[in-house]
Amino acid sequence: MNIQKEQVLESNKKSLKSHEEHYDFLADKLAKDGHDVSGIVSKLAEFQVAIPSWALGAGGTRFGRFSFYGEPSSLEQKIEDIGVLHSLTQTAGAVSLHIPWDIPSDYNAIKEKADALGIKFDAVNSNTFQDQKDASESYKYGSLSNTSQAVREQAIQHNLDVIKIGDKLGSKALTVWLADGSCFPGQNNFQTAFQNTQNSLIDIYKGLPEDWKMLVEYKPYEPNFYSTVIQDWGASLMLANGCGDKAYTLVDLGHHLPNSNIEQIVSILQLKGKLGGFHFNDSKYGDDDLTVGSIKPYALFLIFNELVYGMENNPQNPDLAWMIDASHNVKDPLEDLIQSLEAIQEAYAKALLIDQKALKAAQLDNDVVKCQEILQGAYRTDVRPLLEKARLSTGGALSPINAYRALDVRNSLITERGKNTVATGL
Ligand code: RM4
Ligand code: MN
Ligand code: MN
Repeated sequence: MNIQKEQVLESNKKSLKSHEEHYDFLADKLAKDGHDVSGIVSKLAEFQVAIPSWALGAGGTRFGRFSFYGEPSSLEQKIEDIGVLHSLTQTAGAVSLHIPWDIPSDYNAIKEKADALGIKFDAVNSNTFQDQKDASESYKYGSLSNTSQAVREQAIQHNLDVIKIGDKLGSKALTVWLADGSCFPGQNNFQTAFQNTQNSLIDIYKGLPEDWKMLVEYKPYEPNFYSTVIQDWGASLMLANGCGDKAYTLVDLGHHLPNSNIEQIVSILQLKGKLGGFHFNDSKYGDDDLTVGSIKPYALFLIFNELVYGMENNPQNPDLAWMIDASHNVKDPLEDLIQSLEAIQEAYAKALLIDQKALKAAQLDNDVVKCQEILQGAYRTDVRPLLEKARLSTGGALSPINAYRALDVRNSLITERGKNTVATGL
């Protein structure tokens, strides 16, 4: 299903006037406070987040999976779904492929389709956390860290294959997330597992094209419940440094123990020029993969404050690969992604409203109250008219969710694809 520009424009008509009133009121206030409003709106319009190819079906848990019907059953259809998201939000201009779930059968056709919809190929993700059909070796006891050289070699080769696939599509980064670890004390030798992982990553790194990055993701637990080989940013950074300049740490919001200070982690990684990628989601307990901003929006804002600071002050850190890494059972996946995109833009807009100069001055004065007032003043601003303006300026919908529902997208997809399709992914 393709959404036409005219359909989006039509859906905007009803609320255009009220948008203009809200926008004018807010823009006027912000301008009086010294903000460059049109600069903020352009930054919002430029910000693009990759959609992972696995998030377009109904996510499952290990207890079950409930379809939302009309799921995409091929990569072409997944790209079409991202096209729907992008035409409504104008912020989903990229896809992050998971291999082998989404190996293109016809590279040119996929590239053309993505191109026509304004979608780029962002980081490609390898998968050595599941056994593949016909594979000779099993990842049951780990992949890049495995004690068996044959298993490690198979996992290394898979990553090299993923790079080749991504290269044909124009991707510039490989994301490595490992499930490797142990479930019981004594099961693994920590040092051997770490060293094997380092050596395997170095072998993959050697196969990286000159203009590529390798992004090393960490996670404290799950699916292993006693130890994970790359359990935190420190382990990831050590491994990245052990590979070379093109290897970076990737932060996934859901991959921390409760109450970790994630904003401090991203801040220091940027200072060191080593933050390469970022996965958005939200969580109450663990890697819950809930809709971005649905549980801890203030934490997201504080993280964005550091990301914005880094983008403005740390030229030593490269542009980040942004990806939504969320999916679950109870929402229409496209509606869920629309909500996530909106939450990301909202946190970004609020962070852009922080008066960095005033904050620095208050910090120098040790005026703790003022520091908090500055942060919370930005956080409490209703920035939604800015988001609307950014979308309007790029041909998106004033309210992507309302437009999605008014256009009855899910029912059209069900009519087109039927009720029994199942998307590849978790
Ligand atoms: C992992 C991790 C990876 C994601 C997989 C599906 O927990 O977040 O980034 O690709 O899940
Ligand atoms: Mn992730
Ligand atoms: Mn995860």
